[in-house]
Amino acid sequence: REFEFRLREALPRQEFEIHYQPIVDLGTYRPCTVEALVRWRHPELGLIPPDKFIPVAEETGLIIPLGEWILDAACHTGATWPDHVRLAVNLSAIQFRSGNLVDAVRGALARSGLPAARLELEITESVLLQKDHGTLAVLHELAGLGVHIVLDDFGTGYSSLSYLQLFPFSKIKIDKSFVADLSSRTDCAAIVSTVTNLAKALDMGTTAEGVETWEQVTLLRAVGCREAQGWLFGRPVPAVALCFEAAPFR
Ligand code: G
Ligand code: G
Ligand code: MN
Ligand code: NA
Repeated sequence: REFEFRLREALPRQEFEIHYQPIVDLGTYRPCTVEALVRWRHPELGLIPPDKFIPVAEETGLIIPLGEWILDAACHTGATWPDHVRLAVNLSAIQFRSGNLVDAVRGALARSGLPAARLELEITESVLLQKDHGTLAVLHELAGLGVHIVLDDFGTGYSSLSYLQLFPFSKIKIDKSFVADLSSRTDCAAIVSTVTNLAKALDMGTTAEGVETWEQVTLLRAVGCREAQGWLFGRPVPAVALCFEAAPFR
């Protein structure tokens, strides 16, 4: 396919770019982490979002070199941020099967100088679908480097509470579908509250995704959720547009 061919060419043509979205500490209203989100600057079609090309990159194996480029580029940028700001990078299940994910992460940290403790690796439940020893061994090796492992999009897809027992995640990201109707639906509030309490009992933190209103922030703080990400605080933007200094007055 034409699309697939162009996608293969995109890496050598330097058409990928990374945008960054802040994750805000709900105690201080300052960014504690910034998530790297890849985009493809297509010469004719413009900026293409990841859900349009990551699945194709996964099918074709391009996700391996692309994933390594993302780790390198994001770590170099993250290394320039203030010490208290962490970088979050998304990993694909395919990268776990490549055999060199641990080396790629170790290499990106070494080349960029980003301390391991300032890197969060976000994985979805699809990584844990293969409950084999290989995947878990890689997760433990990554954690052994000193990076944080975060469970993304929790509550969607094949999610199961048993995944929380498989690995000691640093944080759980509560999917934006539960946050969207937080102020209008008591069932969503119950789910967010319960997941936050469960996470706390397991010594994990929670991040609420897709936060768009202050009403949601008030409810999240009330149930003890400490971190929020969403358009209320900032859309994904190029690295140069990030601002770490100006905390909103509330
Ligand atoms: O940014 P939105 O920005 O449209 O991102 C949509 C989804 O695309 C994210 O939830 C994430 O699962 C995936 N994604 C974004 N950036 C990356 C990346 O660098 N690597 C992988 N594997 N997935 C990504
Ligand atoms: O990794 P992942 O699935 O979590 O990436 C987050 C996705 O959610 C990205 O596509 C991002 O652009 C999107 N997103 C981030 N903040 C908001 C928000 O406040 N509202 C909505 N609807 N989407 C958001
Ligand atoms: Mn994510
Ligand atoms: Na998500």
